[in-house]
Amino acid sequence: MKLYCATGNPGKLREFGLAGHVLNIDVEPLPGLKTLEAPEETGNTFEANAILKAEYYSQFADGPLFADDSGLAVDALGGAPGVLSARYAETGLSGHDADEANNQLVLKNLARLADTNPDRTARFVCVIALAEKGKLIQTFRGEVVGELLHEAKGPGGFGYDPLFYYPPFGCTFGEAASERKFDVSHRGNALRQMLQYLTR
Ligand code: ITT
Repeated sequence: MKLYCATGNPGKLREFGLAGHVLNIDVEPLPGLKTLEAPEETGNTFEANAILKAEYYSQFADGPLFADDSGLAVDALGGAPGVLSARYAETGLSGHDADEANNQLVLKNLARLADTNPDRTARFVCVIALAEKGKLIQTFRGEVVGELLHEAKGPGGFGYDPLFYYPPFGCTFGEAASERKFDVSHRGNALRQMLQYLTR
């Protein structure tokens, strides 16, 4: 089975590539993605943005394609950064620098609340939308719950992984091996649901 994956995020692409290897599916980056203008993520939900990306990019693919909209929802912050996870700190930066600034802003906002609401519960959410020739086929949602540390730990993963402590592992996603993270992660859960759907 060959599926195209449309993402400009190298961390996501790495995880999907690894998953393809483990689950025996051919996950291919959409050829020429970088030459296409990215659609504006105007949705208020992960579902809406995943659908918008999958419908748009699948027009340029010669087969089924999926896109993922994902992020971190922090309980004490009312679900923020949520759909704004990639651009929470609004630095205009990308890659590691943007991740770093986003992590710092989450920590700052939580520190401000420490006296009134010390809860550090957070969840990663991933919605994968599968589409073909510009038309949505189905969406799949995965979540994983953890706690945010007071400082980053671990060199691995991407985004908010170094802050995200996962109690069953006793470490952050930034400290866990990629395969282990994918076994339990929001993205792993959503992808496994999509595979179940495709092989039903
Ligand atoms: P594409 O839209 O091109 O796929 P993006 O990075 O803009 O790339 P999103 O809008 O879905 O994608 O934003 C996802 C952000 O949520 C991502 O940049 C991270 O900051 C965070 N995030 C999502 N999954 C994560 C994970 O597994 N570990 C850590 N952070 C994650």
